[in-house]
Amino acid sequence: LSIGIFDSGIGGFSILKKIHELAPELEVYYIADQGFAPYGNKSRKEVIDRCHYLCHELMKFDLDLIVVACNTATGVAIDELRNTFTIPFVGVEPFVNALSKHTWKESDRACVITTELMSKSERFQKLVNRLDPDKRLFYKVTPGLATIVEDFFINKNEEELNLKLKEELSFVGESSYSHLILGCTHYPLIAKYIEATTGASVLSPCLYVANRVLSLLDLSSGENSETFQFASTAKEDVLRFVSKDFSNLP
Ligand code: DGN
Repeated sequence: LSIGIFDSGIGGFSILKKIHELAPELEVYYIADQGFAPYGNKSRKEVIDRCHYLCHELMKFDLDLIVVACNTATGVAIDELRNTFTIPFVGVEPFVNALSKHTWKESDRACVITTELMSKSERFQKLVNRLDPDKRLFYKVTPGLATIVEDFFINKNEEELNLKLKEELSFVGESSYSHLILGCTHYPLIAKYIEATTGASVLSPCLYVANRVLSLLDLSSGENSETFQFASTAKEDVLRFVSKDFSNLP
């Protein structure tokens, strides 16, 4: 059985890691679209067109399923991808499962952090309204955070990361949020730094996405071989670094 997976960069590894833990025998083809990143400040049409291009590339392999391991791409493009291709697509609904499984205390204040394009998407707005009729859930665009994560995996400079996080996430303390819901697949890769900088607890949907993927595959059928192929549309070095031992990622 083989799956394709793509993201604007290395964020999809947060999902892939969980999938790999649950089903190490899957054949995986991953594209990190760093040559076109970040997606969050592109137009809806640009991201939809780009997703079609990437999926056509992935479909050159005989895939059983594609994971859109990017909230932004899920938000704007997944319906169109499902209409174009015949295999199943799993997207990352940023917070739907994390929210429904969490036991909330009266005093909790949760904020979804995500990209600009995702926050504006109809899909995101519908989810917020459906999940939160009482308007207790907040969301905030963190426009630079995906790039901060990409940079960190190149330079590994924790001090610089912490400084950038303090600035990008200063609103968390000001607004007394107790929980941050990670609405971008890059964010789980630095979850421990986010928690340390802000004091808030993070909720990540990665495991739920991985479970959804496995529920759609019949793992007992077909030939399984533990194969990985990674491609980047730009920074090959970064990708090679992460892909070499992604199972050790946080
Ligand atoms: N990993 C992408 C997401 O989940 O939305 C990051 C988007 C971007 O490129 N900024």
